[in-house]
Amino acid sequence: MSTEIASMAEAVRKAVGSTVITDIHTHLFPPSHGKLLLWGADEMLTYHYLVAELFTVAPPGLTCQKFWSLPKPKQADLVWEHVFLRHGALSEAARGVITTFNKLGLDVAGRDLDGIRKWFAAQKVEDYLARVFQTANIDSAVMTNNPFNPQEAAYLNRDLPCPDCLKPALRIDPLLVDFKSAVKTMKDAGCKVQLRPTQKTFDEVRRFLLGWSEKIKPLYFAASLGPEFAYPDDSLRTKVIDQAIMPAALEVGVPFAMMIGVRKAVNPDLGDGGDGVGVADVAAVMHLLQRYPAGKFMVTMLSRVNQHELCVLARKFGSLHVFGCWWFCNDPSIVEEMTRQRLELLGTAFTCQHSDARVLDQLIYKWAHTRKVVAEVLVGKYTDLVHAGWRPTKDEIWRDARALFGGSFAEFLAR
Ligand code: FIX
Ligand code: ZN
Repeated sequence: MSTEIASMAEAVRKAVGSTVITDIHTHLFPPSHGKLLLWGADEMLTYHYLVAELFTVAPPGLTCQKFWSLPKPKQADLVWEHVFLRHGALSEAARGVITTFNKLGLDVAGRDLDGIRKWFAAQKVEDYLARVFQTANIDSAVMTNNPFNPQEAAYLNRDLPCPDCLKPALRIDPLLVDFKSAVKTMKDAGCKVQLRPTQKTFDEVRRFLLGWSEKIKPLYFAASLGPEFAYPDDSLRTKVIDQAIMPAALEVGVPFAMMIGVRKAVNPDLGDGGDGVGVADVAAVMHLLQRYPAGKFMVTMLSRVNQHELCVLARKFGSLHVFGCWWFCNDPSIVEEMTRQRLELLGTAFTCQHSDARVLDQLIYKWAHTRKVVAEVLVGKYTDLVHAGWRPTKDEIWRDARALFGGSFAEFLAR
């Protein structure tokens, strides 16, 4: 029996370690979108997770204001000095940078940041992107394409080249969390919308969504929502969902992806790093599932507290696809807990992770770290099965590994 278990465990570690991954939520952009695509040592070191961490250990004279006034390499120097050299790269975001440098064959032990920078400076972004995808073994990564961001919209309207490994998603937060700014954007785009929520306005919002869907062919619509998100209620948000977003999503035939639980700008001085987390109400998702039986929903939640209830809901509705260990949950201790819980409640009918990579190079560490954790959880589950007499074949192990890393998502989209 122990030989059988050892051989199964080896097969699981190989399958999880080698399966191709589909990364279903990132903040990456095509190289043709210029500086929107972040990559290289200084971008990794100034990732907002690490900026927030810097200010947990920063010397008294270093204020956020002073930090943001510095050029990026100087900002990166401060993170490297205070988070890595003086306090040890023990956090997930810091260890991730080390993992990435290591897997790129850079001299991590030498700690020569300037030498590492020189290596990145010699990379050609198009070739480097392909190298990162190959190193992480990712077939495609879904972007976050936000037509309400003027810079992004300008690039999107130019139909610039985009490698096939980058897939579009239509990001629509302002429609739900800042309708006033959304109206301005849509008016500038020629939509006959007004702040007063008339049927004409909702029809125009739907036309805006259909127009962008025709242009970029998104895999899904996406929005991140606060812990206070409720549905239905008597808010404008519920009307926008019912009168515009869901009719458009159903007409285009794409899921509506909700990332729920972010408490925006709890410390605005930290910029993107200033967001926090709150426990949300899973019943809002339940009501949407009940209201839209023909709809498809992808949901990830930011609070660890919400995970079990969300899994139970996904057992009740095949139209709900649970994905990722989002942001503050993307730490090995929580990834292990969530993956174990999801396997126990959902089998392989979920997507175990998304990278949320904002910096291209992060794909390497976010997936290397996830593969390691998920492999051990799966070894445990298969061990229980082998002890009970079930003999998973190598093909079945590879099938199940792929399911967790994008296969179930593909099936969900195709259903
Ligand atoms: O709303 C989102 O897509 C979040 O993932 C981001 O806003 C967040 O800053 C992030 O990148 C978390 O990993
Ligand atoms: Zn994100």
